[in-house]
Amino acid sequence: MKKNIFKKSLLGIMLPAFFLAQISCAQKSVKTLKTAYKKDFVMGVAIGTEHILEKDAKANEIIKSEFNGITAENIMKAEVIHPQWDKYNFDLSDKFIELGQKNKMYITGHTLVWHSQLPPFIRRNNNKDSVQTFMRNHIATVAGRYAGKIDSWDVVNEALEEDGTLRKSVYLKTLGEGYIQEAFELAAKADPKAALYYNDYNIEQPAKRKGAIEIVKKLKAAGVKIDGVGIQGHWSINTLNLQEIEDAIVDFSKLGVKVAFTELDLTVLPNPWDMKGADVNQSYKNSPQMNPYTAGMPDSVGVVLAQKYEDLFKLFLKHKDSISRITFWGVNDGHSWLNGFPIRGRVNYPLLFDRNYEKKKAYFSVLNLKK
Ligand code: 9MR
Repeated sequence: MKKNIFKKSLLGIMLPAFFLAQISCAQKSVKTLKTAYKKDFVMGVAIGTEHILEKDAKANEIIKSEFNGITAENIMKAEVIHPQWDKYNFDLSDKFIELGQKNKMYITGHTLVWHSQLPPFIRRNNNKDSVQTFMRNHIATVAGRYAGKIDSWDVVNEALEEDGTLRKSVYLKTLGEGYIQEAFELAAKADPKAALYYNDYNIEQPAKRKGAIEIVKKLKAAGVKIDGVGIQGHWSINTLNLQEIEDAIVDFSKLGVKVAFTELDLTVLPNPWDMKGADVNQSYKNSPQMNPYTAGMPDSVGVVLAQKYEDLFKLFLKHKDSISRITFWGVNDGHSWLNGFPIRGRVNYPLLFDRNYEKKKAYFSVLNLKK
């Protein structure tokens, strides 16, 4: 009798434990973006303040289960992190790093040297010494603080014009073209372990790509550390050009650097500059024609978006040995900057998760490439 009770209670413990183990095994083996692409490249996501502060449970869940890389969308930009000569705001960036470390993620710092989002005291400064001092202090302090904790830095961001010449930024105007080399040297000194990237949009396009190739070649020739080129990847389902992207991957990797796709999204809305014959200034205004899907994305558009993402990831997989990371620029459609640019107040659908954090058809087209 005693034996039976013992057996029963043992069963009572063992059975639920067995089922729990099964469930947790099943949970572990659920395929997500990061597990599916684990052997290929880092799957990253750009996150905002609300995500860093872990305010949104659904977003947290997606960030942690789907991605193994994070980039700070805005909080490490100079205007935010270094608002006055001797004042730095590290509260959010410290939390951003902690979040990445806690979840064993690949952490990207964005960005050390950029003409945009500069603090007001430097934005229109034309004094060489001031700009140089700012750049030196900024890189030494920010990259120095996170030395050994950041996996990669976007050291210089968007230094090129569309024709491949250097952008006439405050840095170029005051310091001359040598500022790029100095920025990379300073970053390498401040954080010798971080991978150092040049990051820009449209550098898959031939003229601008030539400019980026020049930057890499000059740094390499001078013996300066550069580990990769970040192609931002703000593209459109209407104009996505796979051939140019493939050519850029091949060209950059021939230089002995890695390629990352650092800010991937695909707009599904018309862009003013695509509207041939339309008055561009007029079409920057919001209108039903420029904001056609306020009631939801039609299935027909969702199918095209899914196909374009599938085509892109097939290409990425083909060149996986040259690619270090793919980062989506935002967690879900509601969070995307493309709802506000280039026309404010539109409803766009450029990512893999919808406004309710549901997986879109495009999500599965990316996931299912990995059997
Ligand atoms: O997505 C970012 C948006 O929230 C900001 O308002 C904007 C200005 O700081 O920057 C956006 O991110 C940009 C990135 O930092 C650099 N490449 C282009 C991105 C889209 O504009």
